[in-house]
Amino acid sequence: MFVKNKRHLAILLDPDKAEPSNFLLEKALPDYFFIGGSFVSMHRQSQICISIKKQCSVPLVLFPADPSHLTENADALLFLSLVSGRNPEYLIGKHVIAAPMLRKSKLKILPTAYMLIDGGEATSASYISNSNPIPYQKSDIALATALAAQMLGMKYIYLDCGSGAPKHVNPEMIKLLKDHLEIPIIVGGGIRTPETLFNLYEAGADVCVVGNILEKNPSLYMDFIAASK
Ligand code: 1GP
Repeated sequence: MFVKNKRHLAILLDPDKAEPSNFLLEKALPDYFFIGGSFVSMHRQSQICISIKKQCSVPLVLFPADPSHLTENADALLFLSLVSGRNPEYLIGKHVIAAPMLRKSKLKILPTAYMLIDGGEATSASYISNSNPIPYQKSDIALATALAAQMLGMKYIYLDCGSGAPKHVNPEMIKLLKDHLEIPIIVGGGIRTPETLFNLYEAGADVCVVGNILEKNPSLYMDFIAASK
């Protein structure tokens, strides 16, 4: 789905907060919408997918915090294993619960190594998953983790400082992973300006995820689209 060395922009919509019509009326659309949030109901998750599908053909990728967030009304699912943590529930436990249901669904499954990176303050993702993020400067730990995930057969790496994090992922960390991995790298958390977005692509991000700043300031939308081209 995500291709290495092609710059993809994914806009993260939290169904409880986002207003997709802010973007759908614009001339240009992102490559993907990621749909997810910490406390979303399945009903709200489904509703937002149905509503967007009626208005555009941008692929909808579920970014779930829990199996209860799954809906058939999207196109694909980030099947995230939290490989930066050591909580078995988020490494494999929740996946076992979801697998029988997913087997019957039409969602495209995207096996993804999810790595929380310390972005300067505790995030909902770290707190809820009861796991420590990888320290901001410890690119060697991030590389070893990502290599292990790739050897285990995972298809994508997602480096995430968490929504609204003060700091985005260290570009040096992205560069190092890019030099040693064959699989695409998704980067998100704390991206607040189009310049940052551009710099993270330059460092080697294949997909950048932007959420929080566009909830607060939707007028930046077209600048982010331009920076992703
Ligand atoms: C968080 O990567 C996403 O999981 C997006 O982060 O909301 O900070 O853009 P922001």
